[in-house]
Amino acid sequence: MTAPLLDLVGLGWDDSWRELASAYAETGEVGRVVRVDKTLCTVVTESGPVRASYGASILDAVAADVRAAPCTGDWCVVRHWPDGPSTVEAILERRTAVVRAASSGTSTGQVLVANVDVLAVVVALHPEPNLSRIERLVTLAWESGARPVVVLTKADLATDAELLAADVRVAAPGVDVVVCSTVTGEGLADVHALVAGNLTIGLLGASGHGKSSLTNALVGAEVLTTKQIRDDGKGRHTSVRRELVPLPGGGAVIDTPGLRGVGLQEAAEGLASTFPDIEALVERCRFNDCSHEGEPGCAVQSAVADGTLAERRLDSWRRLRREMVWMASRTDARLRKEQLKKWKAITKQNRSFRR
Ligand SMILES: Nc1nc2c(ncn2[C@@H]2O[C@H](COP(=O)(O)OP(=O)(O)O)[C@@H](O)[C@H]2O)c(=O)[nH]1
Ligand SMILES: [Mg+2]
Ligand SMILES: [Zn+2]
Repeated sequence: MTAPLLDLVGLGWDDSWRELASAYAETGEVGRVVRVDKTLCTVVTESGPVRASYGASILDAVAADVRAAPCTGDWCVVRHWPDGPSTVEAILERRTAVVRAASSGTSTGQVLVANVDVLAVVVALHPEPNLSRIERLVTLAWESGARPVVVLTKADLATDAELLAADVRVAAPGVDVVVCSTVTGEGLADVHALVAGNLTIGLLGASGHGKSSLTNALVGAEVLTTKQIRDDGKGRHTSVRRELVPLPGGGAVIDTPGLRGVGLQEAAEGLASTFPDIEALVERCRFNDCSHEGEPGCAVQSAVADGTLAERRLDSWRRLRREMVWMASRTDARLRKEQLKKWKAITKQNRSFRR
């Protein structure tokens, strides 16, 4: 037997994946999706990278639910056909998923990346980070099922990096905050430690905050192009694919451009995890339906009054909650419409039967 060409263990392959895959032993070979171009997936298998299109069962599943489409980070089963082509026949059940909220015309969100173990919210220390933005991204990160962390980049440009990091720690309780710079190399070992044990880290954040630079620093080579910053401090928009990049010492990184636009859908748990302080206060309000706008016995307002809760943080929590409720109502309306369509079809059928 020859040694495998590629080390799937370094990409995160383990006993529980093996167990899940055992059901497909006859179907084909396992591999990890490293990128997707429309409906063509690049899958790294033990015998090398292959390009695979959707197999029949994937096509069927996708027709019923777009979340069944293979995405970067998925572990899958690939079948090699005698006449050349390869197809993805099955996707192993995902451990984590970053889902883009449903857009108009669809009833379910779309999975953007799968099986990320650690989801890093990447934010530059210069210009000064926006804490409400961080709270929003951390909420999304919690919701994915992955372990959220905050990676503060460009420490070399900030004069008070540690002070800023302290503010971020308050905005993201229970979340590790790492300070780094790809220019000085400060903190890069801490970032690298996040993937110890062949874990996959996803990078979440707006463009220009140093995600590609960080990926290159972790890989130790220029695998991704970084962009020049404009004079106003904003990064120029460059569209790059979500691609899984294996790291030399094991583990992988997925640079995820475009994820900042991800909406909050059914993010109640993520919100509770990001704002445990506020959720605890809410429990102590006198009225169950307290709106925290000035009712008597409001624990939230009294925490703002005595300075234990920042007004900004309360605003951020309110805004994210409103957005969530709005997203939920939109989805419900869409489901109702679909239900109605189904019933109309059925009643029409019944009527024609009776004739
Ligand atoms: N001074 C400094 N500049 C950085 C650092 N990391 C990235 N940059 C610069 O910030 C800009 C945007 O970085 P890039 O990695 O392309 O950001 P992305 O859009 O998040 O992928 C580039 O000009 C980088 O050279 C850092 O740690 N320190
Ligand atoms: Mg980039
Ligand atoms: Zn209240």
